[in-house]
Amino acid sequence: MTKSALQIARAAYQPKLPKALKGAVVAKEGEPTQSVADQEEIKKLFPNTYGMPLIQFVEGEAKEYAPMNVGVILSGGQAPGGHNVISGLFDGIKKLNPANKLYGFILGPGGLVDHKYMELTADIIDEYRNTGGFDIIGSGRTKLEKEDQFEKGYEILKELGIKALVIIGGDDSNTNACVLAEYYAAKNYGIQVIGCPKTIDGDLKNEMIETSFGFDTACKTYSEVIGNIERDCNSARKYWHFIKLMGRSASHIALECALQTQPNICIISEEVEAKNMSLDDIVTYIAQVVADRAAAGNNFGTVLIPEGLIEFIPAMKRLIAELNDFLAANGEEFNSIKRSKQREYIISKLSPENAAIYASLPEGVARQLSLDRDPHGNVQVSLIETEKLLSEMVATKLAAWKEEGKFVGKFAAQHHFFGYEGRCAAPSNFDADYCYSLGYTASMLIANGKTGYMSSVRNTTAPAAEWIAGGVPITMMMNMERRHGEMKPVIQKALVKLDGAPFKAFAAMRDTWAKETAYVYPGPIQYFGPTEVCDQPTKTLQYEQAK
Ligand code: FBP
Repeated sequence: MTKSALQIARAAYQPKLPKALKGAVVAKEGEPTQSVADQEEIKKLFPNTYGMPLIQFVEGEAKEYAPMNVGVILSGGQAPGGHNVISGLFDGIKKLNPANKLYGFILGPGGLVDHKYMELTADIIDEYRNTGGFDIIGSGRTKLEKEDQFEKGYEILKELGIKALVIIGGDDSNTNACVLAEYYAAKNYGIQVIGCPKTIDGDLKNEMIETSFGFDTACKTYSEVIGNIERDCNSARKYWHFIKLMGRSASHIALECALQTQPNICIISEEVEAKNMSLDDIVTYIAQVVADRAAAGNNFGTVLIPEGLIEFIPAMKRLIAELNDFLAANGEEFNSIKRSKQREYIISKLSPENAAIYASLPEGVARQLSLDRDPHGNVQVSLIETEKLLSEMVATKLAAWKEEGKFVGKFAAQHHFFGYEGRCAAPSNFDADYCYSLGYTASMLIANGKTGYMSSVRNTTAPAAEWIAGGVPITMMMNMERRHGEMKPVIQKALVKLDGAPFKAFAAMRDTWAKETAYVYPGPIQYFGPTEVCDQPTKTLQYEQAK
């Protein structure tokens, strides 16, 4: 395989570890924990893995460990740094005992159920250190939730002599990791399950998990390109760029990119919901900024739009909730209906308020809302072209305002969607170090006999040597939510907090950014050079962790 010069140079990079993990460690246990909400229900559902203490690793005496085999799964969307989690895990278990073996299950949780796996040897691991992507073993979105899947998994784990399974995934995959941990514990199968917090979306975080891996690199990659677009836009001065950013529900990516690049407009879905804004309110807000800039002679600008926006417009949210429940119960009937009749069919089945909204949507958006959910029951928001929907509606409003003399400029739009471009970027120094530490920490949780824990690395705005490594019981992050029409225990998704420091910093500046052209051009991720260029964590983390 031909390698780029950067790949070759990066292969030699040794990720930094927290000081406590550099030698032998001991697990320090904290107080018993509670789930974030619905304690009684969660406790009943997880009798073996509920209430466990927080773990912190501190320097300790060297010990001997009997040989063991470990399995690893990459689950869900790609996020930069996955290969470093695996290399940290590999190095960790080899340090415990060089006879230990690591097996990777192929193409996500499906590989466990279908018994597709490979041994990850030192040669293979070395090819993938500090690289982006999940291609070392591939990823998939099979949901591990049924007993027969757990049993099929157990068969192969037993056959390979695997003592512990590490599931690298987002909130849904870690929820499943916890269900699996509970199941194996209840059956006394002697198999531990450990989770690792992955997702570019940044929505798997809480007091103990400061950030999910991949968020740093993905946001820096998008911010580089947004900065380039801003500069192009400020050079030609003739386009409004509507840029949709991945992130599923939460607007963390859009907010972080806004903090890095200072665009003229950034919509935050969580604010739209809190202010009960309609689609028309959003369109009016954008059109007003366009009109004001035009009045000052600036017929150009940039707008950032989070991909989950549609689901946060309260009227749309009610519609989607009814659609989710309806399709969960009547999916088969719906799919048997001719495509050209499906829209009519849905309109005839919805409540009058939702039917009216559904009927008013452009064909493409309506269709997308009724298409297959992902295996976790989510609308596939990345397929909805919100950037085009908004710019078309803004154009229509501006045309009406022109007639009334309220808009005097020109409006020409360009559209972009940044998502897949950032998910497999080579991990930034932050993600390279963070992921390696998460994987290494997972090996220590395994060595200490833990199950149902998520690997946790905190104090991440300090230099890596001062990071705090440990484990958080997954049940601690859970609450009950409605999924596929039923109440289920799930890890609580972290949305943008409107009273949080990152949003407040943005809100204090956005009117200035709307009027003035205050763009910032972050440029590409740097791996070698001054630390303030190469090792900065995200603005989100810096604001959140500022003491
Ligand atoms: P995860 O939550 O699995 O990490 O996925 C992240 C994500 O990139 C979302 O931002 C996006 O909505 C979705 O995956 C796209 O899914 P797919 O890769 O299946 O097209």
